[in-house]
Amino acid sequence: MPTKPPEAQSTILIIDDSVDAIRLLSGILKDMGQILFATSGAAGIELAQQRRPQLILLDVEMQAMDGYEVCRRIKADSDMRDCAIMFVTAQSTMDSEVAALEAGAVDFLSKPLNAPVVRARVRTHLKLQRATAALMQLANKDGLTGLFNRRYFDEQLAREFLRHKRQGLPLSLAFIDIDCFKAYNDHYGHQSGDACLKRVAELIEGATQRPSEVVARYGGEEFVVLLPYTDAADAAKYGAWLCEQIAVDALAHARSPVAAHITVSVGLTSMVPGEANSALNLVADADRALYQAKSAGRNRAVT
Ligand code: GH3
Ligand code: MG
Ligand code: MG
Ligand code: MG
Ligand code: MG
Repeated sequence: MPTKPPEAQSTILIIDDSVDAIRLLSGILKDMGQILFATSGAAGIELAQQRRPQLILLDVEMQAMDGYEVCRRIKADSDMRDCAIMFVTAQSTMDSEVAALEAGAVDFLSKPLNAPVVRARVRTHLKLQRATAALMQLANKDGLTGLFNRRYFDEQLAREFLRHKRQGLPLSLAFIDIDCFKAYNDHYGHQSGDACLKRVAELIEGATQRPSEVVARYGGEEFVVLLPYTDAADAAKYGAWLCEQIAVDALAHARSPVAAHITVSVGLTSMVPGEANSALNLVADADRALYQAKSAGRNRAVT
């Protein structure tokens, strides 16, 4: 069976108020990815939000909201701004080209469309998008566990913190630390220690269900979970459940004074809407709660 070219995994959104134009463009691009379309700027923005296409082909002249405005709104949204936008228009003047690039587009196609040119330029932008995504993956992930790394977590924390403050919604944070891990390394060796870290990372990820939750390796044998839309009561339940999930996995730890298997301690903190707070305080609070969980005997969650 022939393998699909890599661009077939891309998603391309066409936003145009002319159905004929959409039909023409989808015909040109049909084997280059999954093609989505919208016939108005508002519908296009909504679809971009839901489906996060790698590339948007955007008509300039549309009723209600023109392409420049659509482009500006997408580029102003941190969830969507990574997507590449190419304008497609009949007004091929220098001014309109400058306006498109200033609105945040990466390229500009003039009508009448020349199919091989459209395909070549789309291919180039999809390739760039893939290369960028691969680099972002390297920059954001922890090499050992595959979880997000501290750098990415800090970024997400700052972002969620502002969002939740703005929306007046709860936000919780869980700090997770493997109990007596130094003794584990000493007894089983560093390689087994690494395997244990991977397993615990898997269990934490498995215990975390919402797509909005961010699980990261904070450093060493410490993990952190950002829990948007979660208040203190739910965070406490999550923490207790997490401890249980790791305990029932029963990964042997012969030298642990806590149990004969791997356990974790969890420190939790929740941001109450309206309360004066900062993202840094949130981390410090969770760390304090973690310290209390350790002092109280480990293998437990403390809020
Ligand atoms: P506590 O219950 O108080 O958390 O005790 P602990 O032994 O887990 O804590 P401590 O901070 O004394 O030791 C953490 C250990 O984690 C020491 C370090 O060698 C180990 N560690 C950190 N990163 C890695 C890693 O990437 N791989 C392995 N195998 N071990 C690691
Ligand atoms: Mg139009
Ligand atoms: Mg530690
Ligand atoms: Mg320590
Ligand atoms: Mg530890």
